Amino acid sequence: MEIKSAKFVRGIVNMDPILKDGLPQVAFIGRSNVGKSSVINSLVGSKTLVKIGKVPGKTTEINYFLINNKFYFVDLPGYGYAQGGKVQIEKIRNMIVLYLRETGTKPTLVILIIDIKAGLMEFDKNSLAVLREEGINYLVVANKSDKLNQKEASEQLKKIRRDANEDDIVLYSSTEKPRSKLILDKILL
Ligand SMILES: Nc1nc2c(ncn2[C@@H]2O[C@H](COP(=O)(O)OP(=O)(O)O)[C@@H](O)[C@H]2O)c(=O)[nH]1
Ligand SMILES: [Mg+2]
Repeated sequence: MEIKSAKFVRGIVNMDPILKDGLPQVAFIGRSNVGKSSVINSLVGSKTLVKIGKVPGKTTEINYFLINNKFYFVDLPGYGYAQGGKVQIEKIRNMIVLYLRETGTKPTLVILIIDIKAGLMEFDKNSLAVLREEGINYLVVANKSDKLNQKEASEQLKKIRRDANEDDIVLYSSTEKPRSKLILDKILL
């Protein structure tokens, strides 16, 4: 898969026709600050398409980006910062569940991004369970691998494989451009 164009369409907060407009969707989920926005930017070769490092937990919209005029990258709200308190966390959780379970959207692929140092957290385990229950294709991406040396990275990867019960984990760094191929090649559209 090669990305030729990417543009922001809109952010949604509730049911919206774009959820089911017929174009394939590749969705990105993960806790706040794992580098979700950075990963999307690295894939489209832009530093600015998605805003990086905004106050964690502030993005409570599902953001749609049109890629190659053919399919969407869907940036789901990051989960895990208590800044907005319990109510906010609950709201984000509900949006993710709504997107994965109830809209009937059925994304082509969900890319679950985790921080390689932090490993698989509760939210990630829950997300994996939902993805498996719903029979949705997914890919687990361990981001920020540049923060570890090779030995540490392979140890963390082993642990993540075990925790996720999943062999195919992509070792990633949004700062290392050639790696984008590792994700793009899994997007079969
Ligand atoms: N070292 C390193 N930092 C990263 C990487 N990806 C993202 N970051 C940093 O992590 C922070 C959060 O990134 P962001 O993309 O906003 O995370 P999001 O909240 O998941 O969308 C920012 O300071 C990024 O520069 C990576 O691969 N390596
Ligand atoms: Mg973000």
